[in-house]
Amino acid sequence: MSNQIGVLAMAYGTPESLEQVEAYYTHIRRGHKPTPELLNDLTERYRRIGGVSPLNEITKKQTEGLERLLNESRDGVTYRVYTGMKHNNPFIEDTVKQMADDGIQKAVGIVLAPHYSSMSVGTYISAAEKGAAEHGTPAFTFVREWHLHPLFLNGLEKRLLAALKQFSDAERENLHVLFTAHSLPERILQLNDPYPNQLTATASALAERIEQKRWSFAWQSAGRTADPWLGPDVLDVLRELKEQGVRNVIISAIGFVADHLEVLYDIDIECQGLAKELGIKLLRTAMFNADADFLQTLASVVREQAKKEG
Ligand code: FEC
Repeated sequence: MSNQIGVLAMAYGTPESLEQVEAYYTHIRRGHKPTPELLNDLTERYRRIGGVSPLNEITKKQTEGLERLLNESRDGVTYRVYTGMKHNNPFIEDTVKQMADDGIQKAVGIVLAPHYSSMSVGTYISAAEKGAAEHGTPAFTFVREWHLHPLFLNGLEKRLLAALKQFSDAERENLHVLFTAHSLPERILQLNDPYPNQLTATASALAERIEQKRWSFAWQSAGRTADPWLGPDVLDVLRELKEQGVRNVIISAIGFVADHLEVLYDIDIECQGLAKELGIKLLRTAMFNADADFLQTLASVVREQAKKEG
């Protein structure tokens, strides 16, 4: 079927239960089991957000919604959307095999993370390419980044404005917007990786759109490894803001598209806990999850990529 296009939507994946945390963590650590201390620490974080992360459920809704929207346009193309996970079932390589078995010849690959890094989006793409090379099909074209797509920016802007409305005029006089994303090991700087610049580009485009003068960017969720990670860390930045007399903060986690551990624990529990101690009023912008505007964003990005390839 020449007018059928496969779409491989790739996401991080999360354990389905506390019992699966060790296997998941071992996969993240490329086959090295975590120490009991690290495992307890991670298990405790999942426990604190209710035992499981909603990420898999949200990814499922995002991919189902994407397929529905793509097929609504009746442009003569039928899209079939598949999900592949980086660290859990169904793994990217297995999904690519399924696509090949289903006879998918042409496919668009998209990672549900807007900013390109060789250590994040690059690794998802390599996994898909490896699978496709092994099975001979599908022929992939990949979306490498969509951090400045106008619909993505519209969605972030809308959520920022909604958060701003929850502050009084007086509070807004003393309000700082903190854009955040997942940190990476500092060694990416030697690789000339575009990740930090793309994040700054998203953040400054948004600050300009909402005419916010007081804003900055901070890293969050640095891994528990021996390597130095990119900073400044969001917790240190909150402490510095306090010292500068800031009393109101909005966090917009621009590197993520769903509620998951790094949002529900790292921001909602860790950052909120610190903000309370510091006497800062902290709000976080709503994540996209499977909201209709976000599904439209994904559908546009996928269609544009499919068109590029004719
Ligand atoms: O809700 C959930 O259960 C999953 C949440 C989750 C998301 C996520 C996204 C990103 N990560 C990125 C980079 C790294 C690097 C390492 C690393 C480690 C972890 C660990 C957990 C974890 N990450 Fe993650 N990440 C999520 C969860 N991440 C749990 C292990 C424990 C810990 O260190 O806290 C270090 C290991 C390595 O070298 O691979 C690096 C990046 C993203 C955002 C882009 C994306 O979504 O892929 C970058 C969601």
